[in-house]
Order: sequence, then structure tokens, then C-alpha cells
Amino acid sequence: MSSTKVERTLILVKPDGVRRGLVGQVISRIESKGYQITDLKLMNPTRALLEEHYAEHKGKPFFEPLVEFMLSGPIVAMVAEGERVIEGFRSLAGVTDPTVAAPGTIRGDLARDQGTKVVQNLVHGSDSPESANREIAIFFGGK
Ligand code: DAT
Ligand code: MG
Repeated sequence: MSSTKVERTLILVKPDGVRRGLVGQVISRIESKGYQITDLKLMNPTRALLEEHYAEHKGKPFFEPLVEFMLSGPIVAMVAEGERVIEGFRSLAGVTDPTVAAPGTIRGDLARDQGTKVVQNLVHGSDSPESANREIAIFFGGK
């Protein structure tokens, strides 16, 4: 807890969040927490980009539904910066399953089980410094 190392994380508002007009709420929560958004774009990612981003899930039963879902509409990609922002944003987002994500979190307040093969949970946040570097390069490396 005494660490003060500045980190960067990749945050995505997934197609469900953009479709439902929740981009502002997500950004507001990030800014209200005190993190700085240093990069931001609305985009239509390619299948190749998404397969690279979600490479760790290749072979899992939800991989193809996940990629299809992520291709179903525009997403917003951003980089947020701050001390322990990787852990901090995952805390703001809540756990993966929105049904049990704590009230007060983005997923807990704004998402629920939709009965689909892939969990639709509004946002992505990198889970480690290694993932963050890799994912930021995928989404913003060639800008
Ligand atoms: P997170 O997004 O919380 O880091 P993850 O990296 O394990 O979760 O999975 C990526 C996404 O895939 C997740 O946001 C929703 C979906 N997903 C994960 N596990 C799933 C499962 N068991 N069934 C359906 N979809 C799942
Ligand atoms: Mg993940």
C-alpha cells in the first residue's frame, strides 16, 4: 500500500457499453477516482486485433463468442494513468460476472447476465503491468 509507482492500464468500453450510452459514466468514474486519461479513441477493431488482445483465452469455450461480441459494434479504448491504476481500475470495474459484481462498481451497477454465451460486462481493464504494456501496444502502438 505504500507503493507510489505510476502505472498505465488499457481500459475498453465494450460494444454493450457504447450501445447503451454508458461511455460517459465509465469515464466519469475513472476521472472521479482521480486517474488521468492520457489516450482515448472510438474504434471498430478488427478480428485479428481482438484475437491478439484476448490470446490468453484462445481455446476456451467462450473465446469465439467473445470475439464476435467484441466485433458487434464500436468500442472505446483508452489509457489511464496513476499510482496502482491497474488494480484500482479493476476494483472500480468489479468482478467478471456482473450478477455478483459488488454494487458500487461499474459492472455491479450497470451490467447483468444477458443469457448469452459470453459474459457482457461493459468494460475491460488490464490485469498486470505486463498485460497493460502488451495491450496498450496492441491498441495504441501504431497510432
Ligand atoms: P476480465 O474481463 O474480468 O479480466 P477474463 O479476462 O477472465 O475477465 O475474461 C475476458 C472476458 O471473457 C470477460 O470479461 C467476459 C468473458 N468471460 C470470461 N469468463 C467467461 C465464462 N466463464 N463464460 C463466459 N464468458 C466469460
Ligand atoms: Mg482479463
